Amino acid sequence: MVTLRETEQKITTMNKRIESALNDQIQKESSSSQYYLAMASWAENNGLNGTAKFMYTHSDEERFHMLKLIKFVNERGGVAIVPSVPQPPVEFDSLERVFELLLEHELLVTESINSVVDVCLQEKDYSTHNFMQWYVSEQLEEEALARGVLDKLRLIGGDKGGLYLFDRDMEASAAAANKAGTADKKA
Ligand code: OFO
Repeated sequence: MVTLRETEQKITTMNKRIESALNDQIQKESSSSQYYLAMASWAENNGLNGTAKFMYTHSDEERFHMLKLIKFVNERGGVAIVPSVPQPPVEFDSLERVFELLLEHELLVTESINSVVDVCLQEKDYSTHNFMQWYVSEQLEEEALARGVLDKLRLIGGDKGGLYLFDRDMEASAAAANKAGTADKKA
């Protein structure tokens, strides 16, 4: 017969497969944050201050995604592992390439989130499944944003005036994301 103590232990200890999948996701969010930080720094050094602000904000958002996971794992009886991350690139071929890489990276992150959701279903962990839905919708938004930006850049091509306006739009978009992000973190 299962004792009360055993039942309690089962409830307060995180399933090991879930813990490992979430720690893997923590690593991905952390490396996303570093990757976008590297893009921000490159943009800043190339006179694209609006794009730099957008990337700095995006990097902070990824850090927030990582923190949210760390807290969830620890609060649910698991042990969150703060990962080491590989050094991201210093140079990028072009602004268009930066956003292509960003989109490629987001697609990989989406795949990874889907596999965490899959593990939740296999392990019948419906509360972690519920928690992960926030990430599922966030990824949809981020992919759409990256695709939209890339489309704009492809339209602009090599037009310097267009690029100037693009960079200004990115600054406005960073300011809007900052405002929304502050509200999100308070919620
Ligand atoms: Fe964390 O959402 Fe992008 O990577």
